[in-house]
Amino acid sequence: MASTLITVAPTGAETAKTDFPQLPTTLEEVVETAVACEQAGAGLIHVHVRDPEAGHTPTLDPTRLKDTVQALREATDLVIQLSTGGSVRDPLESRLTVLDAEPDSCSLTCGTVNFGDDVFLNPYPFMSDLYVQAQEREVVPEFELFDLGHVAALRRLIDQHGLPYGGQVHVDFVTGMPGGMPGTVAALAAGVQALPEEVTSWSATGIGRAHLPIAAAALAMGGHLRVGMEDNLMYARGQQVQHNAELVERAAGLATTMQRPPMSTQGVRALLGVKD
Ligand code: KMH
Ligand code: ZN
Repeated sequence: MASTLITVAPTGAETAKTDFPQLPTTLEEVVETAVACEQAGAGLIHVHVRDPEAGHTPTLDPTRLKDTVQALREATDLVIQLSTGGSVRDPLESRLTVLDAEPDSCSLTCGTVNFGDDVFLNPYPFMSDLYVQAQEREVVPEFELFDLGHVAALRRLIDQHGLPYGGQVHVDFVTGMPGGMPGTVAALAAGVQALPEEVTSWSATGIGRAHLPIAAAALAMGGHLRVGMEDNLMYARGQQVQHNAELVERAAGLATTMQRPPMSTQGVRALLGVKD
């Protein structure tokens, strides 16, 4: 039976701890979340690190990144993906140094996109440098597609540099971000249809109220899932998410109902071509 990769994105860079105290931001909270989400069916964790000594704001501090990767490796078998997107305020040079923490995987957003009132900057030379450095360091990129035009940039990266490390090409559609592709089935279907033939797997996430409908659509279309507080803080109307594991559990239930139960961490490693 086919199975489903469930990615959890537990923290992100946008929500303030003061606004949402249940957001995991300390190392202990991130590890506790990871363990619970793995038990609930997650196979991969997409990590943004925060600095508890600086008001739990996003950080790309190399030591904190390394410590987080190490702690997650010790406590779980999850595939560990570090965000290279960081926050909209992080300089491009610092975002490249994320690879020094030696994650299994890194995100690689395939283009600049309006991001609410901000701009999430991803010029082609930056993407290209990140692509090549990930190849050299044997880190598997996950291509984040916020817009249809990002598919063309992915095509260009593959044409220019060949396949990523591991030989697989996994993309994640991030839908529903104000400024990016809407969180609709029509937009997701257009994105899937446009994918280069080299793409071996795809997942999707919906920001905010698109979270659940996009998960259902992705499953129906044969895709994989990403859930978590980075993308969605509401479990249902008027009901905040209290723990990331609630979202993973719901995704796992949905996937199981669709006859595509959660993929094992070993299965995820094979799917993505992650280094053993
Ligand atoms: N926080 C956003 C600016 C990624 O992780 O690569 C970028 C983001 C994408 O979340
Ligand atoms: Zn992210």
